[in-house]
Amino acid sequence: MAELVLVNPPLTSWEQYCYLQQTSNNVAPLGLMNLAAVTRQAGIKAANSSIRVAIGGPHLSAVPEETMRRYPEFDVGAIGEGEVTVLELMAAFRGERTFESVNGLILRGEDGAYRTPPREYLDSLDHLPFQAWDLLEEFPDIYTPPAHSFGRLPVAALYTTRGCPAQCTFCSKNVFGSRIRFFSADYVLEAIRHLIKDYGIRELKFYDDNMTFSTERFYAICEGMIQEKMDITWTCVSRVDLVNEEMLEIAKRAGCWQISYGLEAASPRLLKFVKKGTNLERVRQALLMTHKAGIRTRGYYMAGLPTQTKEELEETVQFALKEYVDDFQIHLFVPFPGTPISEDIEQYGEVVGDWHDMNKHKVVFIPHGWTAEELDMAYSNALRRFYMRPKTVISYLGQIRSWDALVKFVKSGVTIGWHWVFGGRSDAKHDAQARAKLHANDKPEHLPEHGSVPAPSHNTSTNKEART
Ligand code: B12
Ligand code: SF4
Repeated sequence: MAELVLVNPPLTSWEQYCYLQQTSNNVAPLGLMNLAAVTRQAGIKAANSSIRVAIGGPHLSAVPEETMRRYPEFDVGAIGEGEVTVLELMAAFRGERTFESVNGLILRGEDGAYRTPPREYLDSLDHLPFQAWDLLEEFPDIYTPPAHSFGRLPVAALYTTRGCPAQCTFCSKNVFGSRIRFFSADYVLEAIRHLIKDYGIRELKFYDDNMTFSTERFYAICEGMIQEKMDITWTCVSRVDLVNEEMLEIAKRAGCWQISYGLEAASPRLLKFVKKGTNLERVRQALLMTHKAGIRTRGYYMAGLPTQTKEELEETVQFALKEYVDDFQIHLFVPFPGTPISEDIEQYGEVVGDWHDMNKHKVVFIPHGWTAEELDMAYSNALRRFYMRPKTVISYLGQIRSWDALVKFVKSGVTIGWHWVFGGRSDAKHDAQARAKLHANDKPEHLPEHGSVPAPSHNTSTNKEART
């Protein structure tokens, strides 16, 4: 019997993406695979028959007490980075040490939940084993991004840094914190070789917050890929103030075809308000430089930021429409628990949704000066104006390299078009159905009362179990 079962929570693609579900991004659960890798390396084997449920991740790390209060199913929570915590936690479950002696936990006591001292950040990331890809039964086949987000298949996701020193007030950094730590270029190159050799991976998505943070290390990674003539194409995420012409040129030669930038809004006032630390001039320069290097740009924006006016949202959409970005992603602003902006959010408007609504496609915050309907409409309009342009459709079609991608692309178009024509009238019903289906499987009969482990066969895009 397995001692540890790692469960990727069964969230339906509707709950994550609402009517954009056909564009869903099915990415392997990197954090859980890190935990599977370290526990396997530590040789955790002894069986323990009474099932206990531990939770971790960004949300629990942001609001541990409230999460434990709302969900009595969880016995213990792991706050912050998990690789050391999980090993020590398993030792505590086996009775080899006390739970109180494990840093980074939230435990249940007679007077409610209480925390142990904070978990220290890992200093040397290179000591981590590679993610336990082999425990994902259908990897890499089922892990595919939306049709317009990959050049080739199979795809794998990786990250090469942890933490981000920028101060954006809407951002949740409760797991990895504000100090950036790096995997060395050698480690990253070896991880890529492993994915190519053992899984035939041909495309990578680097999900670091800012992969280009250390110029020297970035050059070393790109040069390694070029020198070894790795057959790999890739995309990454960065900030507009962390790229230059030389970096972009070498990235292109190493196989990079798209860089996503968090642009947030095209209003200098709002950029300052959210402490983005960039300005429009720099945004323009970075986008032009990236184009010049032959790399596509994707801009992430938000609609409904606190203090954002209707004119300012319109300015943002106009900015994106004026040739500046090849791909545009706009989401509704969400005051995620634990973010600096969430602390005094009430002074800027009304919070109308709860945690399960926080998927960035539903209105959960209405800034002063807006109604929920106006915001929803402005968000849908922004999407429609960008995605319905012949220029956008042609450029997406130009990227499609396989039948699978074409089918996915057509399905996305049909679903989104349907929603736009019929105005999302069925959203509430769809939500209720998705949740009912989800919770029907919550408590399989064979589990003891205190433990609730979602059934593995649940209808979700990413629900997988990894057993060590
Ligand atoms: C890649 C990514 C995605 C991918 C895929 C995620 C996946 N399958 O793993 C996609 C694009 C699908 C995605 C979607 C969304 N994402 Co996202 N995503 C990320 C990103 C950039 C990296 C996640 C990652 O792989 N990290 C690396 C691994 C190693 O870290 P980790 O998962 O946190 O796991 C560590 C610890 O948390 C801990 N741990 C985790 N679980 C457990 C369990 C136990 C028992 C223990 C002991 C420890 C433990 O140990 C792990 C190793 O240290 C993060 C930002 C970031 N820097 O983390 C945002 C982030 C997690 N996403 C976020 C959000 C908001 C979303 C969406 C809601 C947005 C949307 N609608 O599009 C959805 C929700 C998806 C969902 N299923 O819940 C927020 C979460 C905010 C919050 N407070 O909850 C983040 C933090 C971004 C941000 N800064 O705001 N995301
Ligand atoms: S939004 Fe991006 S740049 Fe800003 S703090 Fe978060 S990860 Fe860093």
